[in-house]
Amino acid sequence: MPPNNTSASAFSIGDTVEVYNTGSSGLLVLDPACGKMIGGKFDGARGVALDGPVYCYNYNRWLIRWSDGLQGWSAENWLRKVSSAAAVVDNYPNVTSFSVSSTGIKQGESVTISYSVSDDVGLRQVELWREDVTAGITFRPIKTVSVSGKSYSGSFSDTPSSPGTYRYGLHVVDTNNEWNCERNSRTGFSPGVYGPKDVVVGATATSTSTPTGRIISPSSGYTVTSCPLTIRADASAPSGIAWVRFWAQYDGNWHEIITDSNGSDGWGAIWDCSSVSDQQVILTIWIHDNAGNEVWDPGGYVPVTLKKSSITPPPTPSLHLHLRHQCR
Ligand SMILES: [Ca+2]
Ligand SMILES: [Ca+2]
Repeated sequence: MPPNNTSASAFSIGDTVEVYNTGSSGLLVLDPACGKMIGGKFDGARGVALDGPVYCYNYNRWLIRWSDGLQGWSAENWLRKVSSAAAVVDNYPNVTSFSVSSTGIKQGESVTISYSVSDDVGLRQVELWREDVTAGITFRPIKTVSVSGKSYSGSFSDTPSSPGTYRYGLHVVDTNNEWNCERNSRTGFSPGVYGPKDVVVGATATSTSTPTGRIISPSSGYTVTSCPLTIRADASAPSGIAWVRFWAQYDGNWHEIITDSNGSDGWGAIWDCSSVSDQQVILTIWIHDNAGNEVWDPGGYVPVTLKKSSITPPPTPSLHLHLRHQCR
């Protein structure tokens, strides 16, 4: 077997090479390396080294894919390197923005999840991931869209079927099947941590026919001269009324008087106002129907004036610590 005269420094696989110094005779292209001539290339022809060297017929030969598509083996003595194999750089893709249209929706409503993604080489797909927190179902892709190019912006729409908390995330996949997520965890959380995002789905979609009602007694501007005060309200809804809650604002706070959940005797409250000092008081109601709809102050505030002093001794100051304070 002839000696192998490979010159290790000539060039290497992936390099672009060109034919030189053949004069007018050109360079043979063989296939296989020690096989038959399948073509020829003249000075200046370029190709990429795919394999080699293989020593045959007195020369080290390299498999070259020529710019015209011809592929075969040629002697390295008439090949010189034009450029080195480019370092293959294909970075992880990134999520560059991620947002949800609402963090609270009603059952049956949709949430829109918007995003932007980018990659240095090319994008392949975007996946919407969701964790059903309340149901205890872990993160998994629920929707996938094919994308291309180096950057893309789009959105998903999702309509969770059950009430509960849903956590949304995003995966972006590039043409090299590398991925990243809305936290950009594979690129050191750069360019940013954009999620995940929680969306709470309420029990029932808001009906177009919400409850209606109002306080019918006392009337606005009434002067309360004795306690207790009887308050009566009207309330109605297509699904029926679940309860009516009566509120009074005095001493700078809202105080729940009572929640009436029995409509068979009407909707009302008997408010023992005897421990409340004389002042302007505002009365209102909340109505909650059997479909889960709730309306606050449907008939507006009803201001009344406590003026018991003329007929009763001043009440003993009271701390009201037992009363529930509701921040509204
Ligand atoms: Ca990439
Ligand atoms: Ca009642």
